[in-house]
Amino acid sequence: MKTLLTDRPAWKSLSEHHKEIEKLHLRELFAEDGNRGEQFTAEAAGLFLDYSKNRVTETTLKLLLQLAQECNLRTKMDAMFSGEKINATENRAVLHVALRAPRDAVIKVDGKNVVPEVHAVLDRMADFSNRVRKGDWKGHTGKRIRSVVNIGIGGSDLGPVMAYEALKHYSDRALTFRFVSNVDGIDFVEATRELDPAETLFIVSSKTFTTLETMTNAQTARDWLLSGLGGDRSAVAKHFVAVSTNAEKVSAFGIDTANMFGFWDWVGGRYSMDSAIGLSTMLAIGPDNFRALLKGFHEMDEHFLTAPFERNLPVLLGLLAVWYTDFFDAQTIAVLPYEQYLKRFPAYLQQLTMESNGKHVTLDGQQVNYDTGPIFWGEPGTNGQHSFYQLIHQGTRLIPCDFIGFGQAMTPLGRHHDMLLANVFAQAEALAFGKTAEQVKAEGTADWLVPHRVFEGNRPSNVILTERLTPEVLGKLVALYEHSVFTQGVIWNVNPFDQWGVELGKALAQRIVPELESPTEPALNHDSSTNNLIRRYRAMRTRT
Ligand code: G6Q
Repeated sequence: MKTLLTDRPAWKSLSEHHKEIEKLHLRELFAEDGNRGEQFTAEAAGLFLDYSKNRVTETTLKLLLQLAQECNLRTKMDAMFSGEKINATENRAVLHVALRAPRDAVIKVDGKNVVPEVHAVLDRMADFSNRVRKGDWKGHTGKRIRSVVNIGIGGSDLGPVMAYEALKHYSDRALTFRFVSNVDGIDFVEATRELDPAETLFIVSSKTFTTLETMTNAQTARDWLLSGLGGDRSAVAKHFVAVSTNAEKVSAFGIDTANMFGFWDWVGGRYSMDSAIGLSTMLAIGPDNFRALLKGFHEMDEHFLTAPFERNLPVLLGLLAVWYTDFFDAQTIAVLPYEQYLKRFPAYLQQLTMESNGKHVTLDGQQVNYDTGPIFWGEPGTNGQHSFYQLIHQGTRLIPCDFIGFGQAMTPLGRHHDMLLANVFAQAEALAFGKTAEQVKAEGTADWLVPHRVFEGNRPSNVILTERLTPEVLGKLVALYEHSVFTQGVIWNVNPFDQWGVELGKALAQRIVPELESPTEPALNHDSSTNNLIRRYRAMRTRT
């Protein structure tokens, strides 16, 4: 008989403990312990985590760490890093950590060391990227490539877009990068509007090479290219490369498998930005910077694997997420990077976190009796402060926040960076400590206005501070959240590595497409709402 999470001793103790400290205010916690701001911190791989403004005491942390032990986090980490097939529902190993392992590492899947293959693909990617970047790789008409369009969706898009935006400072500005993901034709039209087919390279990124959106966009891209270059089919070889695990489908599409960069079924889509799916990233920032990105990932992997849990950044972040989700009933977590280059980081994290832990059954197929994956969301600072922060400060919900700040601006500009960072510190401070009625009154506020201007405070946040947004640091940040998600998944005993909900969407749309396109009225066997919507759409469609 498996022990249910809610029956574990640490869980029960946490429930009791929560009742005791629920009302405790961060003001009191800080007043009691003048050293809290130094003590409740951890630092690793150049990332500094201040978690002092969380509603936790030493006892809370002790119990959360005990919970991690009781849930066998250490054994589960070892199982992942050693290539065990921990993605049980798909019978796959989960080895994104092998993608950034050094050349001499040995990580085996089914008895075979996968690291040499990983490096062989990286070397081919580097060779290809250098040729494109130097202008040695020529298009069909002999012109060099000046525009790169990545076609992919979900895990084959969000990582590449996020990394491109995050590392734009390091990118070759002579090359234009575009990302097409949506099956809405506008995405393709706008991305290619002013591009010259003779100078454009398409990267079709799809693990399966069957995804409706990507295949539709890839076909459209091929038509666009061929019509722009006079219809000679041999042009495809110079303007299309593929990133996939499915050589057969790549070749059926018409892309020479010599121009295919592979990866493996043990790389989940949302964990693939550091595989060949990162080809657009490497083209943008160059192979050396890409390797620095991988080095950063690896450094965080090592930290996660070896650091004691009480100083382990991903473990701490993961346990805090569990604490708020399950004991404070927090529904969401906001990720707020104070770095414009990280503007797509929250969107990237949404997939990483919500696709991974948005599960309602345990690994053994039992319905859970506790909440799992919180909703992640966010925007770069300071913009959010002028919109949704109001609700975080004075609304009725508890929204734990992760603030991410950098010591140095990528391009220093007058006083901008000091002002930016002042906002990080001020927001975290205001959320934690608020403003009492006495303080508001002392400012001369009229009595009737006082309640409106009171800030309860006691709203938790983490501050992650690091020096500068380098490729290495980006790798560390992504790995930090990857392993935090893993930690949460272990506590909740769910499988963070399947995505049956996404697979469902893929299958359902495929069924409806022919019903929309049928020249004759199709027999519809959906529910009455879906049938009706399909009929209405068909009527609208034929009128235009
Ligand atoms: C990621 C998901 C999903 C996937 C896309 C694209 O973990 O499985 O977002 O990445 O559906 O799939 P393909 O790469 O196979 O086109």
